[in-house]
Amino acid sequence: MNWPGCFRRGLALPLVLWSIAFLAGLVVLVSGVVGDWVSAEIRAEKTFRARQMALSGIAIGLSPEVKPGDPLLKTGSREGEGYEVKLSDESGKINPNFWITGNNREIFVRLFESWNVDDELRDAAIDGLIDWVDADDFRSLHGAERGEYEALGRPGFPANRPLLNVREMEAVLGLDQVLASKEDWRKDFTVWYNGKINIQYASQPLLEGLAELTPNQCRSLFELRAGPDAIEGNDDDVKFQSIEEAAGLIGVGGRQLDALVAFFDVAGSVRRIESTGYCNGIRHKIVVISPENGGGQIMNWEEE
Ligand SMILES: [Ca+2]
Ligand SMILES: [Ca+2]
Repeated sequence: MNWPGCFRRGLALPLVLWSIAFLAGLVVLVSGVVGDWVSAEIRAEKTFRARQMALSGIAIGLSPEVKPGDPLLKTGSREGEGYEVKLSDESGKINPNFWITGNNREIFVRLFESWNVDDELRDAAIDGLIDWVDADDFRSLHGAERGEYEALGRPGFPANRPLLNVREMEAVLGLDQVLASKEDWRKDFTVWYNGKINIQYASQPLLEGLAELTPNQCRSLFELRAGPDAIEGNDDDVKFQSIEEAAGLIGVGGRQLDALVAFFDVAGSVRRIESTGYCNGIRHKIVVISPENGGGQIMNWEEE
């Protein structure tokens, strides 16, 4: 009889098997953790490189000599790395601060009507914007001042000063509802250019919505603006000397011309540089606003 030895032998095998299973599990666990570390490191490295690329694009875009269509605005794909820069102009947009402080409701009435906003919502949006921007606490007929914001649990509002950025428009009571109904509403607004909309850069929705231009008239205008190379914003573009000249060239008169004169101009330029850097599937975008011919001066910098 050798019970203890037999017992030990009987126990040894399961122990060994269990140990093997344990070690195998440990290896899987550790390699998983190490794998996560490594992929986090690789991702951080790619993000860093993508941002470096975007920064290079911004440096190119800030140069006043570089215009839309310049091959420098895009790099080839070296090991999946590069940047793409889009240049556009803020002067072709609506600055709400400019129009509200100039006491001009009409531009907003026309814009919101072109968005099919009903009268009640439209008036609440415009008055809300007036109350947000004006320094006093007197509520406009359909607007909102301290009491209305406090009732909604938002003490300390409205700001009672001009908007600091376009995003802030979503915080304005009344206007918030109108904007919520319009996808992409941001692209036709700016706070960086102070003046009437530059017809040289205005979008089709603004030309149609504010001055009732037809799609054909818009097309003629865009062809002139772009010049022979069909790219807007560079040296071969037709530069209009006056709104009347632009209107004459595209066959616009009467009510349409009156509206063009009221809301549009031929002056102004504030460059918008959107640079997207990429590295093996990771992208990083930087948007910079710079006065035209401002020698690389920067008015605003945003990253996403
Ligand atoms: Ca106010
Ligand atoms: Ca051109």
